[in-house]
Amino acid sequence: MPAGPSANLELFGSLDAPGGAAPGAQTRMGRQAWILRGLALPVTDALLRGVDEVLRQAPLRHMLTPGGRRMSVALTNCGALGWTSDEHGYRYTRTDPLSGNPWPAMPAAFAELARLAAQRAGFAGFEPDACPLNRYEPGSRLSLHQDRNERDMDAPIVSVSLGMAAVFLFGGHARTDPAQRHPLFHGDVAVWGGVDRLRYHGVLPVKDRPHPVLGSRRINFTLRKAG
Ligand code: MD3
Ligand code: FE
Repeated sequence: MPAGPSANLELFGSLDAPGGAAPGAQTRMGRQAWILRGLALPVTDALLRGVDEVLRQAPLRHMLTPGGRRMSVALTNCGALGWTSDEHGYRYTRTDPLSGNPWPAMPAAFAELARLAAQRAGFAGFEPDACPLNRYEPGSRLSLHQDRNERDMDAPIVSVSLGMAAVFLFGGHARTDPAQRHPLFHGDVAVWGGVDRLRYHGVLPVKDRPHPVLGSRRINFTLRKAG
């Protein structure tokens, strides 16, 4: 189903639609890339408790890109390996550079949802060991990038969106390839791997449409096998 650039927004309602897309619907972005609509909704309370627990131990921070620019998205991690960026580059570390402590444990609710989502998308036996967590405020964005610092390119990535809606950009294998646009709503879970694992992607600047539970924030965490 190779939908055109704006068709998805119309099909599934605009970002103003308070309820998001129909739970249970599946948006196929690529051969091995899916958005499982509302899959996280039944477990949002457990997920948000997990988020609080992680943030208590490893606060959100604005990392620097290798080019020396401050990311507009604030970031932290849970799981054995954590993604960090600074003027020297991107890498996974076992400890939080802010505290020197190991990254917080991955909440069981995160890993369970990731296994379910991966299995639904055709990736049985997913065992994530890393989970970067992003916090968007109005205006925060993520420019087009590939996720290529993980050692195991056979494992998928699973991402969970909570709070304000955002427009996800899903491009191709070259930065200049045209990008599809897909809304990501509270409770949506995206899974991508295989032939789609290295596609460029990003998030447009988030509009301030406060969410009833999370207010003017969007939380996205991505479960990966990095080691
Ligand atoms: C990539 N996060 O943390 S995840 C990241 O919403 C990241 O915070 C974004 O990119 C965020 O590295 C996007 C959603 C996503 C969904 C499907 C994809 C990323 C994808 C399909 C292919 C490649
Ligand atoms: Fe990414």
